[in-house]
Amino acid sequence: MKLCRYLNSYNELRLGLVHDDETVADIGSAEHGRLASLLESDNLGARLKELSNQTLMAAPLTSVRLLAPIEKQEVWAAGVTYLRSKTARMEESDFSARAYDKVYEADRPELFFKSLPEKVVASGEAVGIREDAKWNVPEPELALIINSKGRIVGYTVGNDMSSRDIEGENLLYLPQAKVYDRSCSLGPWINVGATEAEARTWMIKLAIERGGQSVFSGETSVIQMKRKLSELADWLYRSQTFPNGAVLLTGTGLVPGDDFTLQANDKIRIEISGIGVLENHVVIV
Ligand code: DO4
Ligand code: MG
Repeated sequence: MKLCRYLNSYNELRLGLVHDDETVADIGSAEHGRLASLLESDNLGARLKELSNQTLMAAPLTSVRLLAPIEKQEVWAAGVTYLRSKTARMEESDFSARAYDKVYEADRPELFFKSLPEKVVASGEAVGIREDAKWNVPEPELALIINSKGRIVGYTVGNDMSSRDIEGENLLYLPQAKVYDRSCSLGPWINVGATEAEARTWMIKLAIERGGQSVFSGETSVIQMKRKLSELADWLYRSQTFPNGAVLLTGTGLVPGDDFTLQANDKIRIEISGIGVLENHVVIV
């Protein structure tokens, strides 16, 4: 099932279930933390079915505005969970290269704070590249929707926008390479009901267009990730409570070649086979 947050034609904040990627069936208001409380349901799939039986209205997806599928959750991110991320980062840095090697092998994963919920951008909105960075890339990532009890209750598509020159200059600059305006995008909706085993079979595709021409395309699969999804969620919740739940980006397995950097107006398309497509254009912030 695909659960979305959207604005209807009266500009009301609603929750909906997306059918065939074409229509959205309204399942009630999204005001007052309703998404978070739904995500706490012991059997979310059954609860959504119940709500869908009471649906009164359905609208074409093209007639509504999808919002990022997040309410009050902090967004965190895991890093160096795929071999490709480790090698690209070792190449871009000099004295800190060994840190990536060590964290790839270690029990404890790299986890970092990525975004406040209100700063997350939705599909269709602009993502940013920093005006003081010269080498910028999107990072297409599977994002876990985790409830307050630490249970993975859904999945969405994420983009962990990153400045490679800033991170490469000094690993201590990581927060500046990763956290700035419009650096995190999530959407288009939440896949509810898939198991971890299913999620691991999904393909992740990245396509970047400039002036109508393809300038990068690549694909990988979640199966290439070194760690279990539940392992990452478990580490995030150690000695830390998330009363509103959390969203956890699980790391990138796709990094364009070293000669590639994003430019303003580039169009980024990230598709995860079990979820859908997250699309953003680039602005300088
Ligand atoms: O180590 C820095 C960040 C890694 C990351 O964001 C990733 O592997 O996706
Ligand atoms: Mg990343």
